[in-house]
Amino acid sequence: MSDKKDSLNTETAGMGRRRFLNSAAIVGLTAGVAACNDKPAAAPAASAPAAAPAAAHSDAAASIHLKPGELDTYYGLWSGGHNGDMRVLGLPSGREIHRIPCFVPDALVGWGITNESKAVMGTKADGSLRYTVADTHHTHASYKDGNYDGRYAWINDKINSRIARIRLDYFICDKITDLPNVQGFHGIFPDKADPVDPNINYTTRVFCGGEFGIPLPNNGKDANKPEAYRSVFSCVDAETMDVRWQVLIDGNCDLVATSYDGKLAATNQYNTENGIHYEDMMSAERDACLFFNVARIEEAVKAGKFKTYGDSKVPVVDGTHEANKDAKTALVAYVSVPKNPHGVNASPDGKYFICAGKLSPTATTIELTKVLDWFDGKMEKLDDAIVAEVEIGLGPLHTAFDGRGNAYTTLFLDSQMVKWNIEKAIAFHKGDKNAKYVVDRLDVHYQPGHVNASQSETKAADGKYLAVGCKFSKDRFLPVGPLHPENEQLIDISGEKMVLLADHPVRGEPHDFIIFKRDLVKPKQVYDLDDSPLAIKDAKESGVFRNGKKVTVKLTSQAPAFSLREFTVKKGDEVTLILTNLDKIEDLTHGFALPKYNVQFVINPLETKSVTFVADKPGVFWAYCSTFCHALHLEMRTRMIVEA
Ligand code: CUK
Ligand code: CUA
Ligand code: CA
Repeated sequence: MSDKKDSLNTETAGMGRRRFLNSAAIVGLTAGVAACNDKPAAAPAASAPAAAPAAAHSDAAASIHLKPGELDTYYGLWSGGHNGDMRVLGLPSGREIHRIPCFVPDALVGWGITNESKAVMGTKADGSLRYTVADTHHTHASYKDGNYDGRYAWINDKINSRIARIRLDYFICDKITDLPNVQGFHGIFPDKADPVDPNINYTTRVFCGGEFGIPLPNNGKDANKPEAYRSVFSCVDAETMDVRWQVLIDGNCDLVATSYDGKLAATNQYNTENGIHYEDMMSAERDACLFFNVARIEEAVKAGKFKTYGDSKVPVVDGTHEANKDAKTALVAYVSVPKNPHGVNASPDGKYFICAGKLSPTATTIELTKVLDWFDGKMEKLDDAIVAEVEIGLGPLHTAFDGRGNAYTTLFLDSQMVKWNIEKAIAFHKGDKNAKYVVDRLDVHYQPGHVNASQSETKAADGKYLAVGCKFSKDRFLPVGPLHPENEQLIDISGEKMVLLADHPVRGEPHDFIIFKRDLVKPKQVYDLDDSPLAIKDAKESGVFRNGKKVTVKLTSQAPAFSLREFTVKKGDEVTLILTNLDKIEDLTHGFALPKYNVQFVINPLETKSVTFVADKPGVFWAYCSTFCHALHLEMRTRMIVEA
């Protein structure tokens, strides 16, 4: 197989190393894994394609080099990995335009410094942040009519099981919710419609997969009882961000997908075994993709058929095998898929979910109407919902779509993208051994994980660009010491063959992202004074207001001056400083930096922010504008005098 594949490569550089790494990785991964020893030799290869024509390559490449002043045609929302933020890219150029801090402090905007951001992030009793680390993986945006509607995006924090919401009018994080009963919160997916009310054709729920089993409640009592370790699937209200309900399952959750009709949500599961160690987690030949019947779960919650655990008040319904044997009342369906699957992705035609095999060289295609038939008692064997389970290559992880019936799956071990046709795979699975479902293969550099195409997970999938998150960059960039960047590659998928367009280095470790047309969001560029109840609407309201040891300093900014030339407080005062930027011109941002007090934040046009600190150091402190705003920017200062 590998020889056959090599003959398909359009690039040969680095092949020796790739082959070496693959065989080493396969040996590691397949020790005792029968499924992986089955070489995917039966997979029909594409009829030997010639190398991509040089002309096509250069045309496509030209389209990603925007001239100065030209704007991109797509936005990309990218997980910021361990930086705990969301990256905003312009595509196809790949330029990073913005970073939206969520879970981790950010020194530019003062995230984790201002009172407003601390209220979103959550603080301990002493006012310090609860957490300053994060690990974001999955990001998705709200839907209407099967396409993004530009209201919200969400992003997970795997370490501390938090979900953050981003407002796409201001591109800021406005809410963070902790998921109770969960460790290792991984996949996210918003619903796309309500399962019952046909008028609700937009996102009102966000589903969250809990990856690690923990004893429930996790109070230190059952640490050595493997059978007590459980995972739950959570539903978060898209507006209030409250956790609406959870489902207790056998095995674990990993990634999440939702159907276009709102009836089904799914999670792939690699630990059906409920194992504690990795050998246990790969002991079974097959795991599962779980389908949640959203309407039935909500009926069960309404009917009071739930439990709660520990301090959490969130209703938890029973989604275990034992309680869900009867299809007509089942809340959850367990569809069997090969060993330790990874991503689950919904095809843009609304028909299928595709579960990638990871330790199996296959992708499993599950037809949604058949899953619903099983719930309705119209189809007896649930596994008949599997309409294709075809071999595509080694280490399949995530799948994207072009809206023309093709799927693009990352092959981690093969360091390749494989383009395959879903209907042909179904035909092959049915017995048509001449159905050539593999359309193309392209080497990527190296070990790809996530993949997404422009508009991929919407009804408006347009099949133009594909971005691939490669976990290893090795030799693709100038060396910078032992910690390598990752390599995000952009691929043109508008033609039959994939064409590699660009490499982009990225700081670890982004995982997931979405790409959508730029006109789907309409960001505001100036705040409204009424956005903050603290806004100081007139510079004349500025001043120092004392209430015992609590002092409020009200300040406004208008280039090139703050409204107070100086303000005086006493040592030991608890100072709350409120600053409104009264400049209303787009892009006229000021900053407020206060030496020795660990205060720095920016204020955008008509924005208000506040900070609270104890004036514990007497002296003179020059607070200065930290964002270049005016010819007299350096002169834009105020003096804080702290009397001994
Ligand atoms: S997981 Cu990272 S490559 Cu968190 Cu979506 Cu698959
Ligand atoms: Cu205001 Cu610089
Ligand atoms: Ca397993």
